Amino acid sequence: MNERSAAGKRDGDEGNPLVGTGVSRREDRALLTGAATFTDDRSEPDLAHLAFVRSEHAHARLKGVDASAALELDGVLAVYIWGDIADSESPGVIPIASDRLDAEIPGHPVLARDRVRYHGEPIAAVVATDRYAARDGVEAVEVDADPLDAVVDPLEAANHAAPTLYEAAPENVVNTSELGDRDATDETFEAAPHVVDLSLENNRLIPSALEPRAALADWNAGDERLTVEMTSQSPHGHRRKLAQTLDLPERQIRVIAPAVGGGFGHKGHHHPGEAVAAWASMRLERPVAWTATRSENYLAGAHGRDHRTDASMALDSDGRILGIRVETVANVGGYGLGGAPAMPSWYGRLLASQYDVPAIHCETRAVVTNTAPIHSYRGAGRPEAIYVTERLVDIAARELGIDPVEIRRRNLLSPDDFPHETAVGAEYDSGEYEAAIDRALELAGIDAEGDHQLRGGERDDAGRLRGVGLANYVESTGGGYESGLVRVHPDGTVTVFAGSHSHGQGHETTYAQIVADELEVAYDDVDVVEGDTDAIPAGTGTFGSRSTIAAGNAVREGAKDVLEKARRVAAFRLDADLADVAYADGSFTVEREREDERLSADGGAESVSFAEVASAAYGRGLPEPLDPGLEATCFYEPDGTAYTFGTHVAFVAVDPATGDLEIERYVAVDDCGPRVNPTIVEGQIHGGVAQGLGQVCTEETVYDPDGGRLLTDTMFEYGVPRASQLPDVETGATETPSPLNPLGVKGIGEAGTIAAPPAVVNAVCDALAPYGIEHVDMPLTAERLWTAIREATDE
Ligand code: MCN
Repeated sequence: MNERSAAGKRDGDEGNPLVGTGVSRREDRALLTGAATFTDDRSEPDLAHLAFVRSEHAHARLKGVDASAALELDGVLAVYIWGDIADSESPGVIPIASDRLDAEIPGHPVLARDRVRYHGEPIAAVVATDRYAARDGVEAVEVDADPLDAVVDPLEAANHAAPTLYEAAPENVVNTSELGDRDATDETFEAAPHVVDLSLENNRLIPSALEPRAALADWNAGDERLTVEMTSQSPHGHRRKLAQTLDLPERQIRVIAPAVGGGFGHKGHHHPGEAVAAWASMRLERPVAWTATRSENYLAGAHGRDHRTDASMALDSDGRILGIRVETVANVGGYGLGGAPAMPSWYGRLLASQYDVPAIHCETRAVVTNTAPIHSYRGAGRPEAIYVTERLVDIAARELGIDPVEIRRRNLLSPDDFPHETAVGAEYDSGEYEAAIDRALELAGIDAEGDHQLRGGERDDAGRLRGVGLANYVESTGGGYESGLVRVHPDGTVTVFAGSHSHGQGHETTYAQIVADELEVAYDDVDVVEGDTDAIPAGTGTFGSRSTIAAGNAVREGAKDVLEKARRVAAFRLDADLADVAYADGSFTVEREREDERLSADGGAESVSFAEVASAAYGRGLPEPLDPGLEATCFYEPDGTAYTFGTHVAFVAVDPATGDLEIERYVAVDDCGPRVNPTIVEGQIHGGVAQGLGQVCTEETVYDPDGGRLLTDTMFEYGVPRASQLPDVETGATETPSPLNPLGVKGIGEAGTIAAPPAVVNAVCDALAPYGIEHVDMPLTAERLWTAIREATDE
């Protein structure tokens, strides 16, 4: 890999592209030295602090709130309940995409109305002169509530006898959707010589970004503008949602996302915290800050996954997949946030994984329960789908006695099959799946031609059972438009503005690489700005591994437009025809014959630098049709979804005496098309795999099945993986361009979370094969594995 320092192009580097090299991340200096400013670091004169009174019950009828004692406390400025919001001009309800649901359920009220539907739901907001007084105020508020029966399990919630959360959804089902052809799939299954079945749970996860959610809202009554600094992945999206929640025009709201300590999806959606901070600031006409504690983030931030699935795969006798049939019940939580309750309706679009599957049918029911709302969490639907298919393929391999690699090879789509539309309507753009498998096997040291009936429970010297598992995946990436504004200043330096938001992905480095290459200027002369709705034209935000595709191409197109204009200005400066002006390494030149009469007329200037052209662009006297200035805004939307893919391999050892699981090695080969910055890509894979391993090994969200209280509400109880539990991730790459965007790129930000769970569960089931154990649900804690082994040996 061609490593370069942040200085970017060096002498002698001219002409060598930055795109494709592992330029060190320029954002890390501030992040690693503590110089970066996070929302909670911000302050304002007269700043008030907000804290929430939260429900102790998972389900209860609210009878009253007594704030009198709290209001007596020093420093407490106000205590607000739903009635205060209802009396104001603000709707106070986080909108829900109800048009995509079968049941007319309301959105999330920012403070509970007459009923609470999950443990930790905000009931009252205390605003005080400092954060300690606000907490004291919370302690002093008395809530009178009648507990109701709670239901936390989505399968139980969908049962007739379960407590009902909303009258509009008597059986708690808010959306039922189907993908694929039910009849054709049923016929396929009836005729198929082999069918394998599997019931599984995709465990509920709680995002554990380093920085909890936070907001500092400042209503300026003078100019009637609201500024909200907040932990946002999507500043423009949040501006829109704040506008809807507060009933303010978007033009009166400015959202700033300063440094953000990780998002993983849960800072992409709107939340009562920032909405109430904004409302309170308008009410009190002073700045109001809110920062969630870790436990609040766990209790009432959005969670991820939580699917229960019955799945079957039909195969012929050679192991060719004929069909996949899936029924999933997906937990929505107590309220729908935005489009989240509709998310399960499209998760099945990736069920084909990398295979040519003629018939697929997926039916999904989205169910409300007395748990925290579910929203997108790194992967958002793709890990759930790929997990189903890659587990089924492995089980089929074992039942048919076919090697797990071989069965996959027999079903792969080949490079000639693209573009390919799957039986559930996903349109794959490009793929060379077998090359990635080969590379992964090579890195893993598994003989590509050999027998991969893997290790099948061979024992090591300590008596541990060893196993190897692999998983293929595809990941849909990109989607929607993004903005890129490239502004060249009169001195020739450049500021790039993008509507995406980096909270760990290294966009500043990445976009600077792209723009410096396009403009052929020094990398250090290019700054990148994200996260300010006043500075950036409009934007979509960062989620769905979309930024490199959407914003990367937007800033590239913006740079191209700028260069085109610069060339026209250069032609004017050089008094040359546009067609004769060449550009290379920061200089516009025109080749002239010695006898060219203009040489003698204008003193013979033959080249002009990019900086001189920039200066001229802001000077006087540009001829028609050239306008002054040198900047361009591009709104770019890719021509379709780009499908990233890859193969991950896990080597594990399980101690049958204790159930203890060790991941001995982990190999990841991913293909996100051309890599703008291979080092960042590698980092994204490391982080994604770590989160995937968290899901598969330790992370377990536990609600008390009776009362519905969240029991894993601290990092101590919720098993975030420790560095010491994680293996080195050995990475490799193939690069298959997407034909759907000019850079040819595909996203990579979520790949690791998709591939790691099936790779490890497949490996563990390989290790436990001697016991006839076909499947164990995640997380594969020592207790679960020990119990599975005990149950298998007792039978
Ligand atoms: N990249 C590249 N070449 C490509 C694709 C990507 O060089 N062909 C590099 C770029 O440097 C880019 C980075 O990978 O900046 C991520 O690009 P991309 O895959 O486009 O993903 P996004 O920037 O849109 O990031 C979103 C994605 C998601 S959806 C989650 S969730 C997630 C993730 O990124 N959350 C993260 N990675 C995270 N990383 C950190 N540290 N923190 C989070 O919260």
